[in-house]
Amino acid sequence: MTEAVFPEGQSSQPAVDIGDVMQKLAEHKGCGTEGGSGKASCGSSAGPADMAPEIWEKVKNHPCYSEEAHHHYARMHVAVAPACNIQCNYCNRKYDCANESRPGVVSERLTPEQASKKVLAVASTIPQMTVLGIAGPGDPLANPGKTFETFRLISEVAPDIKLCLSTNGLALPDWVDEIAKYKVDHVTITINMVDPEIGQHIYPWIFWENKRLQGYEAAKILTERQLLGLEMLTERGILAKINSVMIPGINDKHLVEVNKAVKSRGAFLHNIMPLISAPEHGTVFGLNGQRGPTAQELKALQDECEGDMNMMRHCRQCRADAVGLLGEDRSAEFTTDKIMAMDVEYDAKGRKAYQQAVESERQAKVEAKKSELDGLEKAGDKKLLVAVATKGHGIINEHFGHAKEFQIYELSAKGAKFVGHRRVDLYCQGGYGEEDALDTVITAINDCHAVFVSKIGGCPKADLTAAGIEPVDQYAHEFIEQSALVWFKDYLAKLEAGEIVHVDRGDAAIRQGALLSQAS
Ligand code: CLF
Ligand code: SF4
Repeated sequence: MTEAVFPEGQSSQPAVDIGDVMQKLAEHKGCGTEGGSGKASCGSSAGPADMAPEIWEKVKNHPCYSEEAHHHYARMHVAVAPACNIQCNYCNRKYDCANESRPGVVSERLTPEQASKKVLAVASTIPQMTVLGIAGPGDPLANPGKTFETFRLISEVAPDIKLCLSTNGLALPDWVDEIAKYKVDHVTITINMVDPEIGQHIYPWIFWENKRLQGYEAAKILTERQLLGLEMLTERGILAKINSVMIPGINDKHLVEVNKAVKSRGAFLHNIMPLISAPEHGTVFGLNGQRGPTAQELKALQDECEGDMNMMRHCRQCRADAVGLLGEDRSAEFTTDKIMAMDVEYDAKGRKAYQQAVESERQAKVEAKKSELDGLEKAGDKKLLVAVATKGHGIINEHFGHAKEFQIYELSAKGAKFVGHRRVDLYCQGGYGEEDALDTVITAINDCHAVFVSKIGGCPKADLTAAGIEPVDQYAHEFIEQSALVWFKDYLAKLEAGEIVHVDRGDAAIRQGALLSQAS
């Protein structure tokens, strides 16, 4: 479907048509910035007032480092790094690296040359793909030869793509200069503890200086190396994001200390992710029944850590071979067989034009949100959550039955804030509603007052209403935040008029096991 972009106050006059730009790309004509679709250049590149321009340049089109960017820009991972130098109790090496993945085998491991071809193939098909990450399936820095050769090849053929890597940090201090040499501007370190007493319950061993070390000693070396690596990245101006896995009863309370430790060492962003642990994953935690956090527990910890440090709440715990927008996976379109047969043309000009169109759309979304901020003071201390079905672009553009996840927004006197997402089984299976799946959807968004969708059938509508969740379909194909705020003001007005009573919602479950069929 074509999404039109409307500047503020001109809802019937599209300034830029993403489909138009895509069509030009498909025809390999490129798309200039003057004339015709050249209106794309009117997109603002100005960053938020509280961010230095050079930082904004680094994050504005990185879908993980900017929540706002993740609605528009895609990343891809190449699985060139199979080996690992530590063991985490939440990882089964048969599955993806849990630093950066959800459980699921990596389909294919690639050589650096195959990875380079794959990046070109994806970049020429998905112009909003702006970031190439190496995130496993093992640890990139336990495979330095393959990792840096891949970065070298990609920086030669596609210099506009940002390079990113994710590591457990053990080997990081040894490779910081190499990371800087290849202009890898974004590094994620998974830090689950800064206290080896706690660490020994998460890491059974590390492989360090040709020896396998265990227990307290192993965890002590790991935390020292992680924090040293973080300091070295900060000194060099490389943006560091910290991922932490929240493991109830082991490190959940301690992660506040981790947050302070990484903040004081210059980390740019902290991403606290829920432990995903089910027996079928075959991990130590999965097999011994270690549970993951509930939605409320996760949000409470993220809220507690959010001060003057940005918290990431849009992480999808992606596969080590993920391709596409966060939350979608297009890796099956780019298997080695397919990419080797593809005629790849790297259209840098066309990519730039597309991204300028996205910037324009993005700016329109920001302006639309601003226009609805007035009148929210009536909310007082009231905060509530709503769920949204979307395929991206910050628009309500997904049918309830086709949603594989719902984005969660918190509405308050301050506006609409993205606070997370919930994976669900598809409700619509081959054209029929699936009652079991509907139960899992209701469980996943049980803490929400409303769910915004582009379309919804009568049966799920009735069941959601009975569960106390209002199905809202009158804002189809409109901006999420703007629509949610219009709905919220209406909700507050009804409250004030005594037409409805505000009821606090309960907790919700974070999906742990495998999903049912995702065929749509
Ligand atoms: Fe990949 Fe990680 Fe780079 Fe992003 S993922 S290496 S920073 S490009 Fe992103 Fe995926 Fe979460 Fe990672 S959503 S798991 S945070
Ligand atoms: Fe698994 Fe990644 Fe931990 Fe290594 S660092 S054991 S690959 S989760």
